[in-house]
Amino acid sequence: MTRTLWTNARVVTADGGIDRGPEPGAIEVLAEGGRIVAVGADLPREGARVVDCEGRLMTPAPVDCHTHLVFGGDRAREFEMRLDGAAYEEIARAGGGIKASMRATREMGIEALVEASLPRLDHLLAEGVSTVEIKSGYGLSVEAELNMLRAARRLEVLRPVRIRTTWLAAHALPPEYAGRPGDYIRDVAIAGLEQAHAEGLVDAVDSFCETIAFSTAELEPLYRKALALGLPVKIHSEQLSHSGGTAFAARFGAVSADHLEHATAADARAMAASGTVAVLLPGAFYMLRETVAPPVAAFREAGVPMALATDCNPGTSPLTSILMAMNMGATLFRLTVPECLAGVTCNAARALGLAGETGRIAAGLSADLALWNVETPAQLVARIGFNPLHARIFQGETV
Ligand code: DI6
Ligand code: FE
Repeated sequence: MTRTLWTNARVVTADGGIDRGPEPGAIEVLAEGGRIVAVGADLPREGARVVDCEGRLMTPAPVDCHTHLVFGGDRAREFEMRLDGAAYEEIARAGGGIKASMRATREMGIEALVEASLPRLDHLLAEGVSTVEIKSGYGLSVEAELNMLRAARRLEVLRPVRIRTTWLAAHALPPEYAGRPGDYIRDVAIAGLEQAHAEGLVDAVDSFCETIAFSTAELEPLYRKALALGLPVKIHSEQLSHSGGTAFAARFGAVSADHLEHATAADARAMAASGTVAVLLPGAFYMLRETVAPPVAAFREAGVPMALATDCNPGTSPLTSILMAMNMGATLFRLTVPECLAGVTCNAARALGLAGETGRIAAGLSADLALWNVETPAQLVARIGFNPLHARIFQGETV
Protein backbone atom coordinates (compact mmCIF):
# COMPACT_ATOMS: atom_id res chain seq x y z
CA MET A 1 0.00 0.00 0.00
CA THR A 2 1.31 3.46 -0.90
CA ARG A 3 2.26 5.59 2.09
CA THR A 4 2.59 9.33 1.57
CA LEU A 5 3.70 11.93 4.09
CA TRP A 6 3.02 15.60 3.39
CA THR A 7 5.35 17.84 5.30
CA ASN A 8 6.18 21.55 5.52
CA ALA A 9 2.60 22.69 4.74
CA ARG A 10 0.50 25.24 6.62
CA VAL A 11 -2.31 22.84 7.44
CA VAL A 12 -5.87 23.90 8.16
CA THR A 13 -7.59 20.69 9.17
CA ALA A 14 -11.22 21.95 9.41
CA ASP A 15 -11.46 19.36 12.17
CA GLY A 16 -12.81 20.99 15.30
CA GLY A 17 -12.56 24.64 14.45
CA ILE A 18 -10.60 26.32 11.71
CA ASP A 19 -7.62 28.47 12.53
CA ARG A 20 -5.54 30.73 10.35
CA GLY A 21 -3.09 28.00 9.45
CA PRO A 22 -0.20 27.21 11.74
CA GLU A 23 3.49 27.52 10.98
CA PRO A 24 4.70 25.41 8.09
CA GLY A 25 5.52 21.88 9.17
CA ALA A 26 3.78 22.08 12.55
CA ILE A 27 1.22 19.57 11.29
CA GLU A 28 2.12 16.71 8.98
CA VAL A 29 -0.33 14.42 7.22
CA LEU A 30 0.26 10.72 6.61
CA ALA A 31 -1.91 8.71 4.25
CA GLU A 32 -1.94 5.03 3.39
CA GLY A 33 -4.00 3.39 0.69
CA GLY A 34 -5.97 6.56 0.05
CA ARG A 35 -6.92 7.26 3.66
CA ILE A 36 -5.45 9.58 6.24
CA VAL A 37 -3.83 7.51 8.97
CA ALA A 38 -2.21 10.22 11.09
CA VAL A 39 -2.22 14.00 11.49
CA GLY A 40 0.33 15.65 13.78
CA ALA A 41 3.94 16.57 14.45
CA ASP A 42 6.96 14.42 13.63
CA LEU A 43 5.15 11.54 11.97
CA PRO A 44 7.13 8.39 11.04
CA ARG A 45 8.80 8.53 7.62
CA GLU A 46 9.58 4.82 7.19
CA GLY A 47 8.35 3.46 3.88
CA ALA A 48 6.62 6.70 3.00
CA ARG A 49 7.02 8.91 -0.03
CA VAL A 50 7.72 12.33 1.51
CA VAL A 51 6.20 15.37 -0.21
CA ASP A 52 7.71 18.74 0.75
CA CYS A 53 4.87 21.27 0.49
CA GLU A 54 7.29 24.20 0.64
CA GLY A 55 5.20 26.24 3.08
CA ARG A 56 1.99 26.15 1.03
CA LEU A 57 -1.48 26.24 2.55
CA MET A 58 -3.12 22.80 2.78
CA THR A 59 -6.86 22.45 3.31
CA PRO A 60 -9.32 19.62 2.93
CA ALA A 61 -10.25 19.41 -0.76
CA PRO A 62 -13.42 21.49 -1.24
CA VAL A 63 -16.83 19.83 -1.53
CA ASP A 64 -19.50 21.41 -3.76
CA CYS A 65 -22.63 20.24 -1.95
CA HIS A 66 -25.34 21.81 -4.16
CA THR A 67 -25.20 21.77 -7.96
CA HIS A 68 -27.44 21.25 -10.97
CA LEU A 69 -24.36 20.53 -13.05
CA VAL A 70 -26.00 18.16 -15.55
CA PHE A 71 -28.33 19.97 -17.94
CA GLY A 72 -28.83 20.73 -21.60
CA GLY A 73 -29.03 24.06 -23.41
CA ASP A 74 -28.20 27.58 -22.43
CA ARG A 75 -30.18 30.46 -20.92
CA ALA A 76 -28.00 33.48 -21.61
CA ARG A 77 -30.95 35.03 -23.45
CA GLU A 78 -32.92 35.05 -20.17
CA PHE A 79 -30.00 36.80 -18.55
CA GLU A 80 -30.41 39.54 -21.15
CA MET A 81 -34.16 39.67 -20.47
CA ARG A 82 -33.47 40.17 -16.77
CA LEU A 83 -31.02 42.94 -17.64
CA ASP A 84 -33.94 44.53 -19.48
CA GLY A 85 -35.99 44.37 -16.30
CA ALA A 86 -37.89 41.05 -16.52
CA ALA A 87 -38.22 39.22 -13.19
CA TYR A 88 -37.11 35.59 -12.74
CA GLU A 89 -40.63 34.54 -11.70
CA GLU A 90 -42.12 36.32 -14.74
CA ILE A 91 -39.82 34.46 -17.13
CA ALA A 92 -40.60 31.19 -15.35
CA ARG A 93 -44.37 31.70 -15.60
CA ALA A 94 -44.02 32.47 -19.33
CA GLY A 95 -42.48 29.02 -19.93
CA GLY A 96 -38.84 30.02 -19.58
CA GLY A 97 -36.62 29.27 -16.62
CA ILE A 98 -36.52 25.66 -15.47
CA LYS A 99 -38.95 24.66 -18.24
CA ALA A 100 -36.63 26.04 -20.93
CA SER A 101 -33.83 23.87 -19.57
CA MET A 102 -36.27 20.95 -19.40
CA ARG A 103 -36.96 21.17 -23.13
CA ALA A 104 -33.25 21.20 -23.96
CA THR A 105 -32.42 18.43 -21.48
CA ARG A 106 -35.18 16.11 -22.70
CA GLU A 107 -33.75 16.24 -26.21
CA MET A 108 -30.38 14.94 -25.10
CA GLY A 109 -29.28 11.36 -24.51
CA ILE A 110 -26.99 10.33 -21.66
CA GLU A 111 -23.83 10.74 -23.75
CA ALA A 112 -24.75 14.25 -24.86
CA LEU A 113 -25.54 15.25 -21.28
CA VAL A 114 -22.18 13.89 -20.13
CA GLU A 115 -20.37 15.78 -22.87
CA ALA A 116 -22.14 19.04 -22.00
CA SER A 117 -21.43 18.62 -18.28
CA LEU A 118 -17.77 17.60 -18.32
CA PRO A 119 -16.34 21.11 -18.92
CA ARG A 120 -18.33 22.40 -15.93
CA LEU A 121 -17.08 19.55 -13.76
CA ASP A 122 -13.51 20.15 -14.94
CA HIS A 123 -13.74 23.78 -13.82
CA LEU A 124 -14.62 22.64 -10.32
CA LEU A 125 -11.87 20.03 -10.28
CA ALA A 126 -9.33 22.68 -11.36
CA GLU A 127 -10.07 24.38 -8.03
CA GLY A 128 -9.33 21.22 -6.10
CA VAL A 129 -12.88 19.97 -5.54
CA SER A 130 -13.09 16.33 -4.42
CA THR A 131 -16.84 15.83 -4.23
CA VAL A 132 -19.76 17.21 -6.21
CA GLU A 133 -23.44 16.80 -5.50
CA ILE A 134 -25.52 16.73 -8.70
CA LYS A 135 -29.30 17.01 -8.84
CA SER A 136 -31.81 15.88 -11.42
CA GLY A 137 -34.66 18.33 -12.02
CA TYR A 138 -34.48 19.38 -15.66
CA GLY A 139 -36.02 16.18 -17.07
CA LEU A 140 -39.37 16.32 -15.26
CA SER A 141 -40.42 12.94 -16.69
CA VAL A 142 -39.40 9.62 -15.17
CA GLU A 143 -37.08 8.65 -18.02
CA ALA A 144 -35.49 12.09 -18.48
CA GLU A 145 -34.89 12.42 -14.73
CA LEU A 146 -33.29 8.97 -14.60
CA ASN A 147 -31.07 9.90 -17.56
CA MET A 148 -29.79 12.97 -15.74
CA LEU A 149 -28.71 10.83 -12.79
CA ARG A 150 -27.23 8.19 -15.10
CA ALA A 151 -25.17 10.97 -16.70
CA ALA A 152 -24.13 12.22 -13.26
CA ARG A 153 -22.96 8.75 -12.27
CA ARG A 154 -21.03 8.42 -15.53
CA LEU A 155 -19.02 11.53 -14.63
CA GLU A 156 -17.62 9.68 -11.63
CA VAL A 157 -16.26 7.00 -13.96
CA LEU A 158 -14.69 9.55 -16.30
CA ARG A 159 -12.97 11.71 -13.68
CA PRO A 160 -11.29 11.14 -10.28
CA VAL A 161 -14.11 12.65 -8.24
CA ARG A 162 -16.80 11.57 -5.78
CA ILE A 163 -20.33 12.27 -7.08
CA ARG A 164 -23.46 12.29 -4.92
CA THR A 165 -26.77 12.22 -6.79
CA THR A 166 -29.98 13.87 -5.66
CA TRP A 167 -33.52 13.26 -6.95
CA LEU A 168 -35.05 16.68 -7.68
CA ALA A 169 -38.03 15.76 -9.85
CA ALA A 170 -40.07 18.16 -7.68
CA HIS A 171 -38.26 21.15 -9.20
CA ALA A 172 -41.05 22.49 -11.45
CA LEU A 173 -44.35 21.32 -12.87
CA PRO A 174 -43.97 20.33 -16.55
CA PRO A 175 -46.67 21.61 -18.97
CA GLU A 176 -48.30 18.19 -19.42
CA TYR A 177 -49.21 18.24 -15.71
CA ALA A 178 -50.37 21.89 -15.60
CA GLY A 179 -52.95 22.28 -12.81
CA ARG A 180 -52.29 18.73 -11.55
CA PRO A 181 -49.37 18.96 -9.12
CA GLY A 182 -50.68 16.03 -7.06
CA ASP A 183 -50.67 13.77 -10.11
CA TYR A 184 -47.15 14.88 -11.02
CA ILE A 185 -45.83 14.14 -7.54
CA ARG A 186 -47.43 10.69 -7.60
CA ASP A 187 -46.70 9.65 -11.22
CA VAL A 188 -43.27 11.20 -11.75
CA ALA A 189 -41.66 12.36 -8.50
CA ILE A 190 -42.63 9.31 -6.42
CA ALA A 191 -42.86 6.61 -9.10
CA GLY A 192 -39.57 7.77 -10.62
CA LEU A 193 -37.91 7.88 -7.21
CA GLU A 194 -38.82 4.23 -6.62
CA GLN A 195 -37.25 3.32 -9.94
CA ALA A 196 -34.14 5.47 -9.37
CA HIS A 197 -33.71 3.92 -5.94
CA ALA A 198 -34.09 0.39 -7.33
CA GLU A 199 -31.38 1.17 -9.89
CA GLY A 200 -29.07 2.55 -7.19
CA LEU A 201 -29.09 5.97 -8.83
CA VAL A 202 -30.04 8.19 -5.93
CA ASP A 203 -28.36 9.27 -2.67
CA ALA A 204 -30.87 11.90 -1.46
CA VAL A 205 -34.19 13.57 -2.27
CA ASP A 206 -34.69 17.31 -2.78
CA SER A 207 -37.46 19.67 -3.90
CA PHE A 208 -38.13 23.32 -4.75
CA CYS A 209 -40.61 24.66 -2.21
CA GLU A 210 -41.77 28.01 -3.58
CA THR A 211 -44.87 29.75 -4.92
CA ILE A 212 -43.65 29.09 -8.49
CA ALA A 213 -42.88 25.44 -7.64
CA PHE A 214 -44.41 23.19 -4.92
CA SER A 215 -46.07 23.72 -1.55
CA THR A 216 -45.29 21.73 1.59
CA ALA A 217 -48.68 20.00 1.34
CA GLU A 218 -47.87 18.85 -2.20
CA LEU A 219 -44.40 17.69 -1.15
CA GLU A 220 -45.49 15.74 1.94
CA PRO A 221 -46.12 12.36 0.17
CA LEU A 222 -42.75 12.59 -1.61
CA TYR A 223 -40.89 13.16 1.66
CA ARG A 224 -42.76 10.29 3.32
CA LYS A 225 -41.69 8.03 0.46
CA ALA A 226 -38.06 9.18 0.76
CA LEU A 227 -38.00 8.30 4.44
CA ALA A 228 -39.68 4.96 3.75
CA LEU A 229 -36.88 4.18 1.29
CA GLY A 230 -34.28 5.22 3.87
CA LEU A 231 -33.09 8.18 1.79
CA PRO A 232 -31.98 11.47 3.39
CA VAL A 233 -33.95 14.57 2.37
CA LYS A 234 -33.07 18.20 1.70
CA ILE A 235 -34.97 21.18 0.33
CA HIS A 236 -34.71 24.43 -1.64
CA SER A 237 -36.55 26.69 0.76
CA GLU A 238 -37.27 30.37 1.47
CA GLN A 239 -35.29 31.48 -1.62
CA LEU A 240 -37.73 33.99 -3.15
CA SER A 241 -40.37 34.11 -0.41
CA HIS A 242 -41.17 32.46 2.93
CA SER A 243 -43.06 29.27 2.03
CA GLY A 244 -42.45 27.22 5.17
CA GLY A 245 -40.28 24.61 3.50
CA THR A 246 -37.51 24.82 6.07
CA ALA A 247 -39.63 23.91 9.10
CA PHE A 248 -41.36 21.24 6.99
CA ALA A 249 -38.04 19.64 5.98
CA ALA A 250 -36.71 19.86 9.53
CA ARG A 251 -39.66 17.70 10.60
CA PHE A 252 -38.29 15.07 8.21
CA GLY A 253 -34.79 15.37 9.68
CA ALA A 254 -33.41 17.04 6.55
CA VAL A 255 -29.63 16.89 6.13
CA SER A 256 -29.76 20.38 4.62
CA ALA A 257 -32.01 23.31 3.77
CA ASP A 258 -30.68 25.42 0.92
CA HIS A 259 -30.89 29.11 -0.16
CA LEU A 260 -32.77 30.39 2.95
CA GLU A 261 -32.72 34.12 2.11
CA HIS A 262 -36.18 34.55 3.67
CA ALA A 263 -35.70 32.10 6.56
CA THR A 264 -36.51 33.28 10.10
CA ALA A 265 -34.95 32.83 13.52
CA ALA A 266 -37.64 30.20 14.22
CA ASP A 267 -36.53 28.32 11.10
CA ALA A 268 -32.95 28.46 12.36
CA ARG A 269 -33.99 26.97 15.70
CA ALA A 270 -35.92 24.19 13.95
CA MET A 271 -32.84 23.43 11.85
CA ALA A 272 -30.61 23.33 14.91
CA ALA A 273 -32.98 20.85 16.57
CA SER A 274 -33.03 18.57 13.52
CA GLY A 275 -29.29 18.80 12.77
CA THR A 276 -29.99 20.42 9.40
CA VAL A 277 -27.11 22.24 7.65
CA ALA A 278 -27.85 25.67 6.12
CA VAL A 279 -26.50 25.62 2.56
CA LEU A 280 -26.04 29.21 1.41
CA LEU A 281 -25.90 29.91 -2.33
CA PRO A 282 -24.55 33.41 -2.95
CA GLY A 283 -24.25 32.83 -6.71
CA ALA A 284 -28.05 32.79 -7.10
CA PHE A 285 -28.42 35.76 -4.74
CA TYR A 286 -25.93 37.67 -6.89
CA MET A 287 -27.37 36.69 -10.28
CA LEU A 288 -30.93 37.58 -9.26
CA ARG A 289 -29.71 40.74 -7.56
CA GLU A 290 -31.60 39.79 -4.42
CA THR A 291 -31.59 42.23 -1.54
CA VAL A 292 -32.62 40.06 1.41
CA ALA A 293 -29.64 38.03 2.65
CA PRO A 294 -30.00 34.80 4.64
CA PRO A 295 -30.18 35.28 8.44
CA VAL A 296 -26.57 34.42 9.16
CA ALA A 297 -26.69 35.88 12.69
CA ALA A 298 -29.66 33.65 13.53
CA PHE A 299 -27.82 30.58 12.21
CA ARG A 300 -24.79 31.45 14.33
CA GLU A 301 -26.91 32.02 17.40
CA ALA A 302 -28.84 28.77 16.99
CA GLY A 303 -25.65 26.84 16.21
CA VAL A 304 -26.69 25.83 12.68
CA PRO A 305 -23.67 24.78 10.60
CA MET A 306 -23.39 26.83 7.41
CA ALA A 307 -22.16 25.49 4.07
CA LEU A 308 -21.50 27.35 0.82
CA ALA A 309 -21.98 25.89 -2.66
CA THR A 310 -22.04 27.02 -6.29
CA ASP A 311 -25.66 26.01 -7.09
CA CYS A 312 -24.19 25.62 -10.62
CA ASN A 313 -27.25 25.81 -12.90
CA PRO A 314 -28.14 27.33 -16.28
CA GLY A 315 -30.38 30.09 -14.93
CA THR A 316 -29.90 31.59 -11.52
CA SER A 317 -26.30 30.60 -10.82
CA PRO A 318 -24.13 29.78 -13.83
CA LEU A 319 -21.19 29.50 -11.45
CA THR A 320 -18.51 26.82 -11.62
CA SER A 321 -16.11 28.27 -9.05
CA ILE A 322 -16.12 27.15 -5.44
CA LEU A 323 -13.51 29.85 -4.71
CA MET A 324 -15.90 32.50 -6.02
CA ALA A 325 -18.68 31.01 -3.86
CA MET A 326 -16.41 31.55 -0.84
CA ASN A 327 -15.62 35.12 -1.85
CA MET A 328 -19.32 35.87 -2.37
CA GLY A 329 -20.21 34.22 0.95
CA ALA A 330 -17.90 36.72 2.61
CA THR A 331 -18.76 39.86 0.63
CA LEU A 332 -22.51 39.32 0.14
CA PHE A 333 -23.44 37.39 3.30
CA ARG A 334 -20.65 38.64 5.59
CA LEU A 335 -19.38 35.23 6.56
CA THR A 336 -15.96 35.24 8.20
CA VAL A 337 -13.02 33.65 6.42
CA PRO A 338 -13.07 30.59 8.74
CA GLU A 339 -16.83 30.27 8.10
CA CYS A 340 -16.22 30.38 4.35
CA LEU A 341 -13.60 27.68 4.55
CA ALA A 342 -15.72 25.49 6.84
CA GLY A 343 -18.58 26.17 4.44
CA VAL A 344 -16.88 24.44 1.53
CA THR A 345 -15.18 21.69 3.56
CA CYS A 346 -16.47 20.12 6.80
CA ASN A 347 -19.97 21.64 6.69
CA ALA A 348 -20.42 20.89 2.98
CA ALA A 349 -19.48 17.26 3.61
CA ARG A 350 -21.98 17.17 6.46
CA ALA A 351 -24.73 18.50 4.16
CA LEU A 352 -24.17 15.39 2.05
CA GLY A 353 -24.01 12.95 4.96
CA LEU A 354 -20.27 12.53 4.25
CA ALA A 355 -18.87 13.96 7.49
CA GLY A 356 -17.13 10.66 8.20
CA GLU A 357 -15.65 10.40 4.71
CA THR A 358 -14.27 13.73 3.49
CA GLY A 359 -14.11 17.48 4.20
CA ARG A 360 -11.69 17.36 7.13
CA ILE A 361 -8.04 16.44 7.56
CA ALA A 362 -8.37 13.78 10.23
CA ALA A 363 -7.31 10.18 10.70
CA GLY A 364 -9.76 7.72 9.16
CA LEU A 365 -11.05 10.03 6.43
CA SER A 366 -10.31 9.84 2.73
CA ALA A 367 -7.07 11.66 1.85
CA ASP A 368 -8.81 14.41 -0.15
CA LEU A 369 -6.54 17.44 0.10
CA ALA A 370 -5.85 20.71 -1.67
CA LEU A 371 -2.50 22.46 -1.76
CA TRP A 372 -2.61 26.15 -2.57
CA ASN A 373 0.01 28.68 -3.65
CA VAL A 374 -0.97 30.96 -0.76
CA GLU A 375 -0.15 31.00 2.94
CA THR A 376 -3.43 31.85 4.67
CA PRO A 377 -7.13 31.07 4.18
CA ALA A 378 -7.82 34.82 3.89
CA GLN A 379 -5.64 34.91 0.77
CA LEU A 380 -7.78 32.12 -0.66
CA VAL A 381 -11.06 33.92 -0.01
CA ALA A 382 -10.07 37.51 -0.78
CA ARG A 383 -9.11 37.27 -4.43
CA ILE A 384 -11.55 37.22 -7.35
CA GLY A 385 -11.06 35.22 -10.53
CA PHE A 386 -7.73 33.84 -9.35
CA ASN A 387 -7.05 30.14 -8.89
CA PRO A 388 -3.98 29.43 -6.75
CA LEU A 389 -4.38 25.63 -6.73
CA HIS A 390 -0.99 23.92 -6.68
CA ALA A 391 -2.15 20.30 -6.33
CA ARG A 392 -5.37 18.39 -5.90
CA ILE A 393 -5.09 15.16 -3.98
CA PHE A 394 -8.01 12.73 -4.27
CA GLN A 395 -8.00 9.53 -2.23
CA GLY A 396 -4.29 9.92 -1.61
CA GLU A 397 -3.31 10.41 -5.25
CA THR A 398 -2.22 13.71 -6.77
CA VAL A 399 -4.46 14.11 -9.82
N1 DI6 B 1 -33.56 27.42 -7.21
C1 DI6 B 1 -32.63 27.90 -8.01
O1 DI6 B 1 -32.03 28.93 -7.85
C2 DI6 B 1 -32.44 26.97 -9.11
N2 DI6 B 1 -33.35 25.94 -8.78
C3 DI6 B 1 -33.98 26.24 -7.68
O2 DI6 B 1 -34.79 25.52 -7.19
C4 DI6 B 1 -32.80 27.64 -10.38
C5 DI6 B 1 -32.97 26.69 -11.47
C6 DI6 B 1 -33.11 27.35 -12.79
O3 DI6 B 1 -33.52 28.54 -12.93
O4 DI6 B 1 -32.83 26.66 -13.77
FE1 FE C 1 -30.39 24.80 -6.55
